[in-house]
Parts: sequence; structure tokens; C-alpha cells
Amino acid sequence: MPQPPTTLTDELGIALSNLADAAAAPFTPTLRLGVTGLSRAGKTIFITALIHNLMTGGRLPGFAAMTEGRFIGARLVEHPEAGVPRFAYEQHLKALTGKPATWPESTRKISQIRLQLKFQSQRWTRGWQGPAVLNLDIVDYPGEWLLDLPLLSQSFAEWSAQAIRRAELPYSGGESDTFLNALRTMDEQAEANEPDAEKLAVAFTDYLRRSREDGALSTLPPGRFLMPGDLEGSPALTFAPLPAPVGPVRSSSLYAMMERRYAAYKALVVRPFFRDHFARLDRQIVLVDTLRALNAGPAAVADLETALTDILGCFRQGDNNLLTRLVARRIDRILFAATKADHIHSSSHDRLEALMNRLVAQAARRAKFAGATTKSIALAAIRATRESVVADGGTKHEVIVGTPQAGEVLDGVSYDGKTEVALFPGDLPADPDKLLDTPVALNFLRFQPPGKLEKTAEGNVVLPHIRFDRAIDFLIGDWLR
Ligand SMILES: Nc1nc2c(ncn2[C@@H]2O[C@H](COP(=O)(O)OP(=O)(O)OP(=O)(O)O)[C@@H](O)[C@H]2O)c(=O)[nH]1
Ligand SMILES: [Mg+2]
Repeated sequence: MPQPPTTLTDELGIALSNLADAAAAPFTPTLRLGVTGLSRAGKTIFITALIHNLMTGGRLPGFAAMTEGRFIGARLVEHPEAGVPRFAYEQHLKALTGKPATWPESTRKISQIRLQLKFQSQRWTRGWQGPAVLNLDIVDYPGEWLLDLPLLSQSFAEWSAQAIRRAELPYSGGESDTFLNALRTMDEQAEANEPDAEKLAVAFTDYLRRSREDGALSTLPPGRFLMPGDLEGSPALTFAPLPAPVGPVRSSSLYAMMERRYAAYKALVVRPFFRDHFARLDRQIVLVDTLRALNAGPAAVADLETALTDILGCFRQGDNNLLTRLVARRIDRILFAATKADHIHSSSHDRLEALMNRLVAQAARRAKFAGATTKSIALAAIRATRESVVADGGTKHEVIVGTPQAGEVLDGVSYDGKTEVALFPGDLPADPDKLLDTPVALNFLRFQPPGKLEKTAEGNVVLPHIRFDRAIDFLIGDWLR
């Protein structure tokens, strides 16, 4: 039975910071929405589009508060927590709507932003029914950090055994050879020394990097090994899994040193993230580049399923700590979104959604147990393609039309970033189980952001999307009643 990932002091910290949230905004309720996903999944685009759509009253037919006329408007307000980087909304929107439009740059750290939403309340509060205000805090953090959370309840020996087993899996395709060789030549009971620790850590980090780059979607913990930031070169990031020694562990041994560093990593990296950010979320969207995994083949899809199950495992399971029940927040809705759905034709969107559902099925059952509602959706926060039909002799093909990014190559053709093409992306099979073990042939190109954007009567650009309105409705709709 896994231990709850916090100690009582942490619970106290969480409880107090939640009380502080309440004290800072005595009358304005705050909904904290976490937006996560592995690197390049589409977090920045999702948040930029979300803010823009809410601030400009975008076209969101599936967002009931808007279609029913209850949504009044949104504006950006300063976040009271001055120590957390602000999500660079203006900069990202400028890139997306510039001439030429470009995708915003990759972001590597946590950031947050506060939107204040005004809506017509249907509820009677203190004898008052009318315009109400909600703070929507949006927190953007790397999914790699989430994969670290299970470490909180794992000892060094448990984590090591799991990590080594994984490195030995046949499909790791040789990526782990250097690391496994380094392990073999190492005596974990030898006297601790820095060169050996470094040698192992470098080999292990290299294995993590290679397994991420081979197209597989999941990333193995510890997440900061590949995104070290300020901790680069510190002892907390210079360790590797080691097989448990036979017999008692000497405190001066290499094993004991690695064990201490693993504990330091948890104390310096994992726990603060859990306590200061993750444990304070009310809602969560997990963005997944499912199409990229499909394109990389069944092993990548299987890896993705494991990563998603691990991620969901982090959401609190039936808590019985009194303090937590009284003041800590609890994530009550989790949305799994297959992003970039504009890469396939709309006839396959339901199938992509079904696949997403299938991938999180096991994990979702667990979350339900913990009282959270989950949903899967296929979406494009910003749609870079449109649809068309191309006749080829007697047969008609449903195609997508867009401008591939400069340098994209498909079937030996290289694109210049200026020429529009009609692409037959391929269909997804109707049975999601098939996608788990049979390769699908997708034609996959990365597209430029949409070029010519329509404007509203007020002069605001309209960002085209796919099913984005449904995602917004699920994530915040019930708070706007
Ligand atoms: N066509 C299309 N491409 C998208 C969409 N969302 C994201 N992308 C593509 O995916 C890339 C990564 O998107 P980001 O939003 O920057 O991803 P991220 O998760 O913030 O990535 P990191 O900051 O690197 O972790 C973009 O540069 C686009 O090329 C979408 O809705 N449609
Ligand atoms: Mg980003």
C-alpha cells in the first residue's frame, strides 16, 4: 500500500497556504487550474488560447456560460504570489498573431497567471443574485515533474529496483547499455567517491535522454535530470539507481551516498513542488500528444499508457487526514486531452478521443475511486489546418489543408514554410485496442500557425479551434453558475 506522499508538516503547510489564499481574497472564490503535459504537448498554446478566448468572448458554442449569456467577461489581474513566474501571455499571443505567425518558444519552468471572470450568477448568495466574480488561476507546469511524485512514497531501494528493471526491458533498444555496463563495473558497497557517483549519474541521465528522444512519449523520473535548471551539477542531481547490496549498508558506502542524494532530491525538488503547487490545484488538464505516440509506434503508445497511469496515480487517493479534509484542496475533475487534433480529419476525432479514453481507462478507474471525475477529449486549441476533399480518379479523399513548417519532410519532399498543401493524414481505426498493438500509418507534418485570422466586430482576432469549447466547459463551467 503506497504511503500518502506528504507528512503532517506538509499537510500543515498546504492547509496554511490554502487558508492564506482564502484570507487574501475573502470574497472572491479562486479556482486553480493546473495545465500539464510532457514537453511539447501543447501547454503554452492551450493556455494562451484559453486566456484569449475568455478575454475576447471567442467562438465557444460548447461553453454553456457563454452561449446562455451568463458569461460577462474576463480580465488579467496581478497574481498575489509574487515569487512565481508569470505566464507570458502577451508575448505568446504576439508570436501567434504576428506576421508571419510563429509558434511560441518552449517553456521550461512553472508559471502562473490570474484571470478574473465576471458572470451572471444564478445562485442566491447572502440574499444577492447578480454579477459574480471568480479568480481563475492557471498554472503551467512540466508533466515531467508530475512523474516525480511517485518518488515521494518510494524508498531508494524500491525506486532503484523499478528503474533498473525498466532499463533492462528489451524494447529500451540499447539506450540503457552504457548505464547498465557502468552498473556492472560498480561495487555499491565500495567507499563513496564523487567520480563514481558522477560516472553513474552521467550514464543514467544519458539513458533518460536517449529514451525520451527515440520518439517514446513517456519520460522516466527523476524529471529534473533532463531539466536541471539551477540545480545543475548539485549532489541532489548526481545520483543513479543502484541494486540493493546484500547485507547491511555501510554509511560510508557508495550506496549510502546515493540513497542520501535521492532523499535530497525529494526534499529539495519533489516535496516543494507537491506542497506549493500540485496540492493546491482544484482542476487539472493533462495534455497529451497522442498523435505523436501513434506515429512512433505501439511501443511508444504502451509507454504513454504507463506514463498516464503513473500520472493519475499521483492524484490523491481517499484521504482520511482530518486536517486535509478540512482545508486542503482536492482535484475533483481531470481532463485528458489529445492535442493537435487538427493533424487529422474530423472523421477521426471521435476515434482519437476513444483512444485517449482507452489509454487512461485503468488510471481513470483509480481516480474515480478518489472522487474525481475524469473525461477524455480530442482537441486543437489552435487549429492550423482546414478540411477539404480531393478526388483521385473515382475515389474521394478527406484531406487537411495547411502550410507545413519550413524543413518538414514527407515522402522525400521538403517544405519551405510558405507553400500550402493538401494532405491525406490517414484514418484512425475504429477499435482503440488495435492502436495499442498495431502500427498505424499516419502522414504527419507539423504546420505553421494559421495565417489569416478573422476578426470580431470589436477588432479582436478569432483563434480557430477544435472542441476547445467543450474542454473549457468541463474545466470551469460548473463554477460559473
Ligand atoms: N497544429 C497544432 N499544433 C499545435 C497545437 N498546440 C501545439 N502545437 C504544436 O506543438 C508545439 C508545442 O506546443 P507548446 O504549447 O509550446 O507546448 P508546451 O507543452 O508548452 O511545450 P514546452 O513548453 O516545451 O514543454 C507548438 O510549437 C506547435 O508546433 C495545436 O492546437 N495545433
Ligand atoms: Mg510551454
